[in-house]
Amino acid sequence: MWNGIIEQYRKFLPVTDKTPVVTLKEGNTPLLFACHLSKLMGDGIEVYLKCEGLNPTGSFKDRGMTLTISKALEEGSKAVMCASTGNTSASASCYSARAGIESIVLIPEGAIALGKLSQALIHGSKVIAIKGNFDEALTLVKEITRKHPITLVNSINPYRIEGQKTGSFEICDALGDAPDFHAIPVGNAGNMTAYWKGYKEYKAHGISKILPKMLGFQAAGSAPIVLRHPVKDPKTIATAIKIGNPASWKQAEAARDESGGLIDMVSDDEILAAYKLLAAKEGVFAEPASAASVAGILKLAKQGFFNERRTTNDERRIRIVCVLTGHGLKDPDRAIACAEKLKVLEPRIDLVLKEIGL
Ligand code: AN7
Repeated sequence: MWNGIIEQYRKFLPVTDKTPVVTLKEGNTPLLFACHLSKLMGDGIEVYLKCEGLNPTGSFKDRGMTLTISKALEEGSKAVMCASTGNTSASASCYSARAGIESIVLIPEGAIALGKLSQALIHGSKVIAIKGNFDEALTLVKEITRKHPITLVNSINPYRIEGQKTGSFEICDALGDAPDFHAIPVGNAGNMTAYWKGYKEYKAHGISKILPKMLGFQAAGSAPIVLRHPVKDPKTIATAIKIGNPASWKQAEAARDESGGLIDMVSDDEILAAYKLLAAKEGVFAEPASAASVAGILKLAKQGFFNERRTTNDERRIRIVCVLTGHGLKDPDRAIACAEKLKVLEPRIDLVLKEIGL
């Protein structure tokens, strides 16, 4: 039976028999072969989707949060706090509710998706919206948690990274080795940092043989790492990754450079095209930020990036894993806004038949 990532990967994590495990049995998410996308990418390229939206609160954050909240409880913490573009707050609220500790979340007003806001509110967090962006909210949270007995649960907390690295373990377990390329959206850059750490640890233990090249993708309107300077007023429809000054900036650059990968950016139009393609062709509803990883590999494929990296004698297929970090239901407004307008008819058979072309 699956008992969550702490039980499954205990020996890779900083827990002891005394750690109280706060879990909702997160992890063990599907790694789906993407049929349509693989064909689009070209001969011999296999694309897999790591569907992190199927975690208990609908995003990858649960991997880090199970460990972070367990350790906070072990250390006697009474309250936790985070700044969030939405998913961290949803996960922190949920896991602290389960642990019986208080949670406080700071969110940028009007800039988080409806599903995420509803989660933070219903799990009983103290939710405070600030008239500013995520980066400003994080600065406040760092300051407050430095001075008061409240545990910071943003990804600056190393337990977040430790928990999230289990995503790579699952990918290697499913594929029998690491993929050739690992594509991932980049916001605060904690997840790219975590996956790279996980891949390196599995290889060091001799469980996997290769390391993937890490491909990180930011939204063009909020791409500080690509532009090599913080972005003061980040803009993108992918609100989850609307971050102008990532906390794990240096670590993400290290992952990129050590793996021989890259960090690139994709436009909102490219993100939305990938978002719709995933839903309409693969049957996978992921939130816009998640689609940045798919938009990214499609952009690179058009530039011939993957074929250039294929040696003529290489019989092996190229395997690419895209992490779909959050569920599409998190942001229903976006789905409705970019779909065809809903038809409303009188309840008459002739009108319905006409509408469907019969
Ligand atoms: C769906 O919730 O930063 O690069 O405060 O929700 O590790 O930050 C969310 C980030 C990608 C980027 N996809 O991951 C938050 C927050 C989704 C996300 C990212 C986020 P990181």
